[in-house]
This record gives sequence, structure tokens and C-alpha cells, in this order.
Amino acid sequence: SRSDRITITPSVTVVTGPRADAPALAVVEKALKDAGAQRVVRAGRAPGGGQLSVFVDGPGAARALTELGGRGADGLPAEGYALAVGEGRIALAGKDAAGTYYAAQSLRQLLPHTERPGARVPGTVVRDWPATPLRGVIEGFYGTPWSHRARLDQLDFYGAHKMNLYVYSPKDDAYLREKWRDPYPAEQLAQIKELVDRARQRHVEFTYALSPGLSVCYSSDADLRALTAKFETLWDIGVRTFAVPLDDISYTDWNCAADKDRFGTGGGAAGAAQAHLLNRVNQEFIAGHPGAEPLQMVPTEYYDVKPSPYKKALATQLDKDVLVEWTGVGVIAPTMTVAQARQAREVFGHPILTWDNYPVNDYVTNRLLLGPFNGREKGLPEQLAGITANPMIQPAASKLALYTVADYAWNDTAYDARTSWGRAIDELAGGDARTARALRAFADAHYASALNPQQAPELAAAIEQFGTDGEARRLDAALRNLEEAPAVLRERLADRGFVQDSEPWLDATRAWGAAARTALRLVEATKAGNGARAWQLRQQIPELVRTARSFVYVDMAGKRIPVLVADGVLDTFVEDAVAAHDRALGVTGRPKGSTDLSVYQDNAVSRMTDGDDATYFWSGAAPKAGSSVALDLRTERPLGTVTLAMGKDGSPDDYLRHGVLEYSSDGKNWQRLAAFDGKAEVRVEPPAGVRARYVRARATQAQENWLVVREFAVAGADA
Ligand code: LTM
Repeated sequence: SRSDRITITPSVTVVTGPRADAPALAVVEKALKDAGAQRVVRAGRAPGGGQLSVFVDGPGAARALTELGGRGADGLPAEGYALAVGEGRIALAGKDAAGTYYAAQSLRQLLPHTERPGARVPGTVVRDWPATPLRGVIEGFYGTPWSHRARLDQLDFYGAHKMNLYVYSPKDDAYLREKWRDPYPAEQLAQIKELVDRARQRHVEFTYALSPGLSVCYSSDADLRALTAKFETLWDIGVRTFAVPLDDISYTDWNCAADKDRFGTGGGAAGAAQAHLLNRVNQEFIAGHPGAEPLQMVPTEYYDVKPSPYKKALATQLDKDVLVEWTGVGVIAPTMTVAQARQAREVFGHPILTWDNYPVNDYVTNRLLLGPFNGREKGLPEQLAGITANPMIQPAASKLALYTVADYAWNDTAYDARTSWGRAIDELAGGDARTARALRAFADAHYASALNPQQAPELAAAIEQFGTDGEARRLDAALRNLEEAPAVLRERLADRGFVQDSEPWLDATRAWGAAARTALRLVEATKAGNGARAWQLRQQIPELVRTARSFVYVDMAGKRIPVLVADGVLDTFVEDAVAAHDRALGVTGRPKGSTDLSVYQDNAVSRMTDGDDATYFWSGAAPKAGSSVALDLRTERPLGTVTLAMGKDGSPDDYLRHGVLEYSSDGKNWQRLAAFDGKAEVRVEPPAGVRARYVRARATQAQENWLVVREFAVAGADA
């Protein structure tokens, strides 16, 4: 918005207003030094003489902002800021202290990284403010809680990305749940204080969340006193925001006779009992502590917007100023819409803070979730008191996704998931192109989740392109980049936490890269009719795949969990290469399954063709009319009996309620074989003479239940 440039001079003067935010000043001064300034001094006024002057808040900044074609911070929403660069000056002003801090963070992003003075910076004028008041992270997962060091690092990261909330709620910290009544050992309290202090320096609100639901009596005076006494110890070390999460407890285990006498049983009673306790906390603790922020709570029914006696009790009986957390529709919500958020506000009757379960991976500990925050409708932040994201067990590896969450929460209108993801990668790579290329390949191979149904989109596109143009060199370059990415990251990535977090996935990525490159050579040798070479490569593949599948994540219980890398893409590519070689040898091979439905956890579509009735494909969403699962028999042949075995123990209703079986020679034009309705086990004998390469089961109506397919088979197809 300005055509001039400024120069970072060797000496820079920072002119501050009387109440300029100290953390903001520290960010400004460090950013100037990182941009080549050798001396940064504070003074009451600008010295002139060609030296760069930086005005932070106060009348100097207001004047400079006006002169540079901008406006001051007056009239902006809370935490907004104005920033201008031009005519040998930089000026920044915040609506409040946090606003000034965010102006400083934006300036830091604008300035280059260089050791020498003289860098030129393009002029600009910015007015900026957040889309929603609360933006942050809830450490709310099951599994190994983050380390103290990792938490300090996270708080720095949140401040740098304009996130202002951190909720301390790890499920496996006993002092927060099982031992909620017990006071902290002094050492642990001292560490929490260090977090509270660091959070304050980063303009992050440290929220202390105590979860008494496993053993509390909501009507008990003694339990109220235990809860508020624990809060009091946290208040004394500087905590000003408190939460009472009541998720993941059940009404049926609610074992308090006094509560039953007073409130009865069931959802409505639980809502009333919880409202009773929370109102007392609100009135007797929060209201009695001037400076405390509004109380937050997580309801027991946090995952939908369906009216219920429980929600009605909360809506009508819980104090109106309590913030209610909500995960969207579904515990892991693939999408979140403005209409749903409005419904949530209505049905819970309170301001809503989302507890967005992304990129949390405690339910898929075999995966890293490195894709962007996705599927959240623009306009959502306006409906909300704020957005908090539940991260992965791996703190540093969560930063890619959290960067994008911060981006969305600050400015959803301008948010583009892929662009933000690319920026997150560049930032973490510290501007080093080689590291960025490696990190992008690695993150692409760990992209899929409920929010990002497509696995490894860039690698999948490269494989598809190879299928079209047969350019093996190009695909080999992509696979080599993936294979080498772990070594590059281990050597060059500045964020060592990321490397540490990703260890087994780095090992597995290198190994899958090697397996896929061998598979590519096998494809080429098969195509070239070089039987001896193909046979030699083919023999290497089982061991390469075994190695790739051998790397494990060890959870806090010591369980060894094999990790996944670009599953459905790399494994399929290797399987296809082997199948093509089989065909060249005149062997048909196992049919290949596919689907247009997303996959729940690691219940991959390949499990419906593995010949094992105990494993299954499980969709990650309910089939719509037209959704299908399909088999590629790999060659056209007479069709034997078709078996479609759906549903499973524990989920007997997860089957296609109304569907048709169809067959095709080319995968495009389909003929009907049979219709089926209302049964999980389907067996069809095709008329004699029917030949096909493809068979599919297609839903003819939308349904509520998800789909489990244990086995989908055509007799005689598994040669
Ligand atoms: O989502 C909520 C409110 N509670 C738990 C979380 O602690 C857990 O991390 C996520 C993901 O598994 N699911 C929950 O239900």
C-alpha cells in the first residue's frame, strides 16, 4: 500500500509511549537486531539525521501513523493494531497492550533476517484485528502430557502467532482428574507458576482446568471447598482464568447418593447438578476474585447440537456468563458450519468456545496429523466466544496445524488452508529451501485426517501423473525427496522438538520411500520386459515393506504401535507394482479395493480384501446416495459368487441399508447385478456368462450409520 522503502540503519532509535507494552518492545528490539541493526536504543524522541526511528504507542506513533497514510488504533476492536512503514520510520500502535504486542509480531514477520545493516523493507500500512476474542490451544488429550519445556516453547509459539489462550487440561495428569482434590507438590506448583509467568509475557491467558467429574458430589459443600481451595492455590501463583471440564464421564457411573436424592438420575438431573456446582464456583470463587476471567466449562454432552434434558438443564440453570465448550457436531468434527455454531449457542444457551479436536491424535496414535485446519466455514469465529484446538501428543509436531488454526482464528475471511499450510512449513523451515522441501514432503505424507480426507495429496498427484505420462524420472525424484526428507530434517531443522516428536515416523518415511522407489523400478523393468531384473526387484519388496511397517510409537503404557506413512498411497503403489508384475507373469493377484468414503482411524479399505473376516474397512462418515465400495479384479474375467460381508461385533448396524451390486468392464459403465435391502450379509450368484473387471456396492439412499465391510470378494478372483 506504499511505494517507498525504508532502510535498516546500523543504529535504530525506538521512541515509546509512556505505557508501551514491555513484551512488545522486547519483540520489536529483537526483530530490529535480527534484521541487521547493530545498536537499538530507546529515546524520548526521534534523533533524525537519516537514522531509522521506530515509534511504539503514544503520541509519536499516532502522529507517524497519520503521516504515513494510516490511522491510529482508536476505533479498532480489542487486540487490534495499526502498523505503518515508510519515510524512514516505522510506527505501531495497539488498541490495548495485546494489540501493541501483535503489531510487534507482525513487524517481526515483515522484517528480513540478516546480520548486516542496510536491508531495505517495503513500505506498508496495516490495520488488523482478530476475528474472535479467544484463540488458542487446549492441552486436553489422553496420553503422555507435554513436558514443562515443551509447554514453555508452545507459549512462545502462541504469542508469536497471536493466540491468546492456553488451557492446561491434560487428561493423564492425575492432579487434574483422579487426584483433583489433592494439593500440588511444591515443585509442580513452581513449574506451573513458571508457565503462568511465561504466558503473561506472551499475552497468553493461562487457563487452569480442573476435572472433578470422576468422583465429585455436585451437591457436597466439602467438594466445593476442595475445588475452590485448589483454584485458590492457582490464583495465588497468578492464574486468572479457570475451567471445569466435565467431558468423558457418564451419568450411569455417577455414584453419589446425596446428588441422587437432590437431583434424581439421568441427563436432566446431571445437567442440574453440574449447574448447581458450577454456579457456586462462579458466585463464590470467580465473583469473589476481582480480575478473574469468565469461568469455562466442558459439558458432558459436548459433541452435538441435539436438544436433550441435559442441555436444557444447563441452558436454563447454569449462570449466563459461563463459557461452554463444544467440539462441533461429532467428537472429531470433519466440518463446522455457522449454522451449527448458532444452534450450539441456542441449545446450550451460553457463549460457545469451540474445543476443536484437531490435530489431536490420541485416538490414532499411529499417525501424525500434519495437514492444515480445514472444513471450518468462514464466518464461524463471529458466532463464537473463541476457538481452542486440541493438539497432538507430540507438541512440536503440532505446530504445523496450530499455525493454521491461529491463521483461521485471526482472520477466517482471508484464510486458505493450503496457503496457510505452505506458510507454516516455510516458517518452521526457517527460510531454508532444502529444509522446506523436505518438510513439505514429510507433512504431505502425514496429511490425512477427518478434516483432510485426502492422504498425501502431492505424492498421490505425482503417482497419478506417472500413470498418465509414464515419466518415471519425475516420480522417482518425488520419491527420492521423500526418502531423503528424514535425513534432511534430522540434519537441518532448527526445531529439534519436531525431530524428536517424529522419530518413528521419520524412520518409517525413509523406509517407505525406499520401498516405493524399488516398486517404481519394478514397474519399469516389467514394462520393459526385463524379466530377470524385475524378478530381482520383486524379491526385495517383501523385506522393504516389512522394514517400513516395523517402526513403532511407544505410548505411555509401553504399548508398541506400528506407525503409518501415506497409507493408502505408498502401500497401494507398492501393491500395484507387485500386481502388475504378477499379471506379466500370468498370475491374477488379490483384487484391489477402493472407496469414495473417508476412512475411520486405520481401518483402511485394503482390509476388506485381505481375506481376514476379523479385520474390516470402516468408513469415517455415513454413506450418502451414490457412495460406494469397489473391487478391481485386475483383469476382466467370468464373475463367480459375489460376497459382501458388512457390519461387525459391536457395530452390527454399520452396513449399507439400501444398495445395489454392479459390475463393469472399464470402471465407468456399470450394469446392475442385484439390489439388496436391510441385510448386512449379501451373497449374489451372477448369471452364467457375466464377465467383468470391476464390481461395486453402491448406496441408493443416504443413511445415518457408517459402513463396515469385513470382506468384499468374488469367488475365484483371488488367484
Ligand atoms: O473432546 C473432548 C471434549 N474430550 C475428549 C478429549 O480429551 C480427547 O482428546 C478427544 C480426542 O480423542 N476426544 C474426547 O472426547
